Amino acid sequence: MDYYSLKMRASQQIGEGDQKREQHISGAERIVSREAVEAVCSAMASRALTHSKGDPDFINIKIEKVCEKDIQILKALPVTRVDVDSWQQGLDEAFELIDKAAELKDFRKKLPELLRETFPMRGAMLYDIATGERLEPDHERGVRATYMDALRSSDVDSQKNHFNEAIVLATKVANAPGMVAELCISDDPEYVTGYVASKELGYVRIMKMKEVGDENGGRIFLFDSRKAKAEECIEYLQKKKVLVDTQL
Ligand code: PML
Repeated sequence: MDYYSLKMRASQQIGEGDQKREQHISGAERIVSREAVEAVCSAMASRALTHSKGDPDFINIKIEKVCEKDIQILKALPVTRVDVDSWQQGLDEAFELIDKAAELKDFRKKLPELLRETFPMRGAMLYDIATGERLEPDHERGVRATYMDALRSSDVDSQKNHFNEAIVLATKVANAPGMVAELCISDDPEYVTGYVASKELGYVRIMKMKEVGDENGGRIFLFDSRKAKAEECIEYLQKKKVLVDTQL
């Protein structure tokens, strides 16, 4: 069976004259069967047109055919949940998990600064724990994990479901060559749940990682250049087509 990859991004021009720039409004991606293409395309347009961040003046929906033989099927990471009393405690739990996964002395002291650096980025930071270097080809843009969806996902939901999208992304990221762990905080000001994920830890949902109303969020991919080449990891994150079985 052939599949189709659909990617949507919507933006708005803000500012005047020299200050004019494009502001991201909404984005989504799916990998679906031919029969679902039209319905998913329409749901994506609706998602772009009804976003709380504003009315887009540019919507791009890209549709590409994907051969079944090029798709890797992955089992979703097992999910655990950590309830916390405050966002400070949530961050603390997250840093603790990352610290253990990286196996570096005092690495957690560096994490708040790294996290802050991700706030203005569209994609994730790719941080090499072996050298302490950032490996994204473009530091402003970061690295984006793309071409993934849930297997047998037939819904054409026009609203974002943070958890459903995040478990798919985190599963793909955890399987990238040389990946050690991922730390994620949403940039949605109303969404305070974040996670730490890796093949060993699974997907650890931390229920509060920032204050409601805070629009700062970001992703750090912790990578180990002793285990794989950065190019291999980036190629996998950006090009490999992955379907994640979330029902196992
Ligand atoms: C995002 O907004 O893209 C990040 C979503 C994090 C989801 C965390 C969870 O609910 O498990």
